[in-house]
Amino acid sequence: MKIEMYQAPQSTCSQKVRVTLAEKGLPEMNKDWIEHDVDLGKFEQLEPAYLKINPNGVVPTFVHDGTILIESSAILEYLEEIIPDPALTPDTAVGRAKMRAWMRYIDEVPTVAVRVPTFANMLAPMRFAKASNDDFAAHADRLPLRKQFYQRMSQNGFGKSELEYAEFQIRQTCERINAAMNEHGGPWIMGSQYTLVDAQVTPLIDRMDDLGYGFLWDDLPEMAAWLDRIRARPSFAAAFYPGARISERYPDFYRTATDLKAERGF
Ligand SMILES: N[C@@H](CCC(=O)N[C@@H](CS)C(=O)NCC(=O)O)C(=O)O
Repeated sequence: MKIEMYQAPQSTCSQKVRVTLAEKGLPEMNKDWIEHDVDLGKFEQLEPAYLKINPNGVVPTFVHDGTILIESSAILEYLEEIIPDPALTPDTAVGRAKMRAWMRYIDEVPTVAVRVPTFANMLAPMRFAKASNDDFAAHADRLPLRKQFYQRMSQNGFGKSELEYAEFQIRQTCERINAAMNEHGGPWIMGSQYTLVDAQVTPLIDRMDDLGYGFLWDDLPEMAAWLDRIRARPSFAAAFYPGARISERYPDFYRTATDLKAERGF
């Protein structure tokens, strides 16, 4: 089996595939799969050669024995099918339906929300602070998927209301994880079994923490304990290797929790 992944160390969508590969026993350090880094800062994801394998102009792109697959959540489910052991899905139809409901929620709510502070606090000022309005608009035009996303922000990122809404969505996700733990006793989101949904949401929470937003779950002890357990798994160390955090790549743009709270009047 030959697995290759076009990815970026600090991309949350790549991280969730790396977590799942490691959970499936394919740590990259053993070279059971090959990682091709795509430099998002240099916009390599928009090069014609890359667009041929991923017309959406995003990472990750997964290549299994020559077959190209895109969309990170679909890739997680694919990995579950081709490497069924250890199982990362419940063994009942009801359990699987409930896990998929979680997965749709994670894709629809926190995945979208995390992009807002990521761009507002790091990527927009880093990539575009010196860009003219015309250059910024021209870049948005190049994006197969995210033109409107760029049009909602300026070269300096998003406004206060977009950030507040994103924080609300992340907070809701954390509250739901906390409530799930209280309901069934954990230790994982679906109960006793670690599933794809744990792998899927891990990079989003880790990103928020990395951006300084850990205060969003300060008063949610079960959620915080889940995160500690997640970070103790070998798959976490395999996926979040040195250099995988956005704060490591762009340390000059790091804001502390105190800065973030002060900026938006918490
Ligand atoms: N729905 C896609 C989204 C992929 C995506 O948005 N990837 C981000 C990194 S996490 C990306 O490539 N962004 C390009 C950029 O930063 O401009 C998936 O889950 O695979």
